[in-house]
Amino acid sequence: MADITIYIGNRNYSSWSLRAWLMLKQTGAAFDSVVIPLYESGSRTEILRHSPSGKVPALRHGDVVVWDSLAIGDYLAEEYPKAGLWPAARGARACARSVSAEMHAGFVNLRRHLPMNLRRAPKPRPLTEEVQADVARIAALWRDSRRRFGAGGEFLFGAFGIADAMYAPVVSRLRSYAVPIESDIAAYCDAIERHPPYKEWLAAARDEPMVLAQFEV
Ligand SMILES: N[C@@H](CCC(=O)N[C@@H](CS)C(=O)NCC(=O)O)C(=O)O
Repeated sequence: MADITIYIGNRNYSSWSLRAWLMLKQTGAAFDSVVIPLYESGSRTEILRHSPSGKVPALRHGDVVVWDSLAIGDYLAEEYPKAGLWPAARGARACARSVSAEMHAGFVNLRRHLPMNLRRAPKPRPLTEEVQADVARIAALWRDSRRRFGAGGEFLFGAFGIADAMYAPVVSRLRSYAVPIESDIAAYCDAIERHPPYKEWLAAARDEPMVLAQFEV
C-alpha cells in the first residue's frame, strides 16, 4: 500500500476528482486510488470516513488529509516542488493561480448545463446565453495564458500543471457536447487529450459500470 491515497468519485462523472488525480499523477509519486461511487445510498457515509467536507476528492498522505481539489494542488506543489505544478516565474504563477481559482469558483452555468460525462458520444446540446458566455471567457483565458506564458510547451503555461488539470474537465465537456470552438482552442483540447494520464483516466472511466441518470443529459 502506498503512503498516498486519493479518494475519488466515479471517474466518468466526477470532474473535481479528475482534476486532483491529474495533479497527483504529475508528481510521479506512487499512490493508491480509491473510488467511492457517488450518489448511492451509502456514498455520504463512506466519503465522510475520508473527507470531512463530505465531498471528493480527498488526499491522504501519511497522517495529513487534504480535501478540495485546489488545496490538494497547493499541497502537492509544496511537497513535490520539482513537479512544476505551478509555473516557476512569479508573474506566470500569479496568472496560473488566478485562472485556476476562476475555474474553481466559477463557470457554474457551464458546469450545470454540460455535466462531465466522459463516456458520452459527442452530440451537441443547445447552449444558453450564460453558457456561451462561460465558453467565451474560458477560450479567452486559455488564449491569453498560452500567448503570454505557453511558449515552453503545449499547455497553458508551457508544461502541464495545476491550471491544465483544472480545465481538463472543460475540454471533455467541449468535446462531449460538440461545442463549436476555434482552431487554437481545439489545439489546446488536443494537447489535453494526448496527455497520457488523461488518456489513462478516460480509459478507466469507459470501463466503469455505474450510470448516474442525472448527468446523462
Ligand atoms: N470544491 C470541491 C468540490 C468537490 C465536489 O463537489 N465533489 C463532488 C464530486 S465531483 C462530490 O463529492 N459530490 C458528492 C456530494 O456532494 O454528495 C473541490 O474542488 O474539490
